[in-house]
Amino acid sequence: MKKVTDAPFLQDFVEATQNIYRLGWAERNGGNISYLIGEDEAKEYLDLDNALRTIPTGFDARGVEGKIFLVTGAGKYFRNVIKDPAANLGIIRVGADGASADVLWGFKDGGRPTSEFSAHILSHRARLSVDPENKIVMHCHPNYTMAMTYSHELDEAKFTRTLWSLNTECIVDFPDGVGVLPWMPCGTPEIGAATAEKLKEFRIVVWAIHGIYAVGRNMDEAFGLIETVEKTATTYLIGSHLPIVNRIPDDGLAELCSIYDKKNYRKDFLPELSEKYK
Ligand code: 2HA
Ligand code: ZN
Repeated sequence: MKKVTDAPFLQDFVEATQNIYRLGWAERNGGNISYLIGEDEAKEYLDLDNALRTIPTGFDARGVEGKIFLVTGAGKYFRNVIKDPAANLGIIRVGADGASADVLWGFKDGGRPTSEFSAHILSHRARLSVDPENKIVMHCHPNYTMAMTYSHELDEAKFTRTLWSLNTECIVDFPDGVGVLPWMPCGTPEIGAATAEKLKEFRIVVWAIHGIYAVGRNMDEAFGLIETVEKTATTYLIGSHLPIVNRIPDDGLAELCSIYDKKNYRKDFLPELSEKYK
């Protein structure tokens, strides 16, 4: 059996927590990530027949029963993950009843999955229903994205259009747009269910006055989505004390989608498209 700490999924995961911490997007115990590991890959590193212990999931996780997830621990700091992955992360397998999960590795000091575990698992389930190749759910607290939710309308068409129109990369990277949830208490089944519902439509969900969720088929995709939103929220806020006189017009955004073959962009988020692109 190979060592879990040598697994590409673990190394990728640790690197992501370091990058997010260094970027200042995961203060203290802020942020959480989960990574769906395929059974074939998992069994190279883990004894799938012998759980270390079994824990309650705390919600109905049916729909992803039998699936294996690497996930950050409740109350753990991204900053510390690199020093001791097995204390700050764990690998669990969701039980057949959806009410319990086997710990296969990690959480070594009696830890348990992130307080946002229900949001993560419900999000995986929702995303897998529209993209069977999805593997990552990532949550963190990027500064400018958070700040943008203090002053920008939370209407998701308007929020998306602001980002799209101020950075050429945006509509190419997320033609599916950005979902936005109003402020809600975190760590609850309600915010988990609301996030999961949005992720059937979007790969990015902004939590007003809290942070962001993103999903992807790999770490780069989820991280890249957050990075692009955060970069654009930054430039938006740098310029926000001045009137915006130049932005990419709606037809320009449609043209980008045509050049980069993004057929399914959210046309309904562009109210000023000319007849040519409608
Ligand atoms: O894990 O970020 O949303 C701490 C959080 C809660
Ligand atoms: Zn958070």
